[in-house]
Amino acid sequence: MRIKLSLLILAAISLFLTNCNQPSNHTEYKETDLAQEVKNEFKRSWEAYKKFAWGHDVLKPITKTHSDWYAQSLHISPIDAYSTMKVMGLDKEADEVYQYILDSVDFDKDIFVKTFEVNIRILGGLLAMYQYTDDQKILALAEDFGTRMLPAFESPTGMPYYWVNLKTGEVKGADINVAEGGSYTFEMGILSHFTGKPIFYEKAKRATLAIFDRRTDIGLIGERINIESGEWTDERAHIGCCIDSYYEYMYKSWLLLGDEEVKVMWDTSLVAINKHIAEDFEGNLWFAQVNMNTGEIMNRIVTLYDAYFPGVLALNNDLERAEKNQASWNQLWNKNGLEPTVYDYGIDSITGPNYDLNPEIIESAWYLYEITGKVKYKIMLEKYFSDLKKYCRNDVAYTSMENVITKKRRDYMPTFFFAETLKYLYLGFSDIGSKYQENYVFSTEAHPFRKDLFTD
Ligand code: DMJ
Repeated sequence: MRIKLSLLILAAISLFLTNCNQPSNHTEYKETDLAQEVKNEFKRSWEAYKKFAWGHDVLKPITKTHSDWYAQSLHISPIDAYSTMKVMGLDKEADEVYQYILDSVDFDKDIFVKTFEVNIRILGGLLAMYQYTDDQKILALAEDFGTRMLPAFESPTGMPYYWVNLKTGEVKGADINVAEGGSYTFEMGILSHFTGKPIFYEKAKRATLAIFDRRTDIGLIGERINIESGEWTDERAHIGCCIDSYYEYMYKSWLLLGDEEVKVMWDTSLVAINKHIAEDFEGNLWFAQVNMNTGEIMNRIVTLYDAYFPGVLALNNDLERAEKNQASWNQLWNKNGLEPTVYDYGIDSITGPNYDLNPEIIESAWYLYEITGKVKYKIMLEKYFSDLKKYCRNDVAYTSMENVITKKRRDYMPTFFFAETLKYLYLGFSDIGSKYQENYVFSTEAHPFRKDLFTD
């Protein structure tokens, strides 16, 4: 009798633990009105994509037409949107995409694609789809895509060329930024793990190491590099646009895949970042652009992409810097109700006034909300959502802004609006957010990967 009771208790505990790791079982989580609203906005925008852009990469919501990144479509919006559908419990929509990808997608195309962009959106999206469906055909498609990317890494330094032809394997573009050069360990590590083929991770890590090993005596790397000669072509060191995911992936690749060597790279880099790049400026915490050799400040220009950093700092338990940096971004958002792409905090001037529905400030507010539990981050998320609705929403979907001051619109809804912006808002308003934060690691394109699948 006692044994039976213990077995029952064990079974109940294991059921509970299984459920903790399976937030995709959606019905048990509470959806607030705001979460429901975000989901409805996602559905509305998705319907618009289907009506006006189906089969193409991107929706143009003002002219109600579409555009493709290259001469032939790679179906980037649906591939990027899939994991958000799963997070939101939109299983019908997700199944439709999954079926469509299985039936219609073929990567044997004679086009040059941007190695970095297709890695985070297409490879990352397919790997997430495999994780949710467990369908070997999807994994085969991801492996096919990853294999087509491999020729890009055949450079003298191991860093990838900017462009790779998906059919012929030809490459071009030797001058790249560091995000494009060293942000592959996450997706390619996952691909290696799922396929059991180490080559993908090996190539990705070699590329990251090629950059890391070229750091200066004070531990910094520049923004651009020639991947054939290994010479720096832009010596500005910072954490923002064009370097961003190089740092983000050191931390997250360790978090998901457990490679201690990349953690050491992250820890070493962070010491130099905090010493030379972080700047307390008029009560705010920003990260400047400094000379990689001397640490001398070159300018105080930041881009909205840099706002991923509070989230990574929060994950890394540096809540003090994370909260201070987020407060600085939040102030900037509130000046105009949306964030400009480029801002000079040294002279309080907007130098790039567009806003392309980017997620980063929202992503960091979500991490901070989950990690600190402070209501102020929920309030930030509410404000960001409310401003997005106010300025970027149109009759069918959402659109980018040419100018956050004049609120002039631009006819474009980037794929990361589906993949990231709406996903992080939803997570912030739904109880499912905490389960995702605990049990998953998100790619730079917000594709979530279950930690338990990677622990041996
Ligand atoms: C996304 O495509 C990714 O997050 C990338 O790393 C940089 N930022 C864009 C969205 O702003």
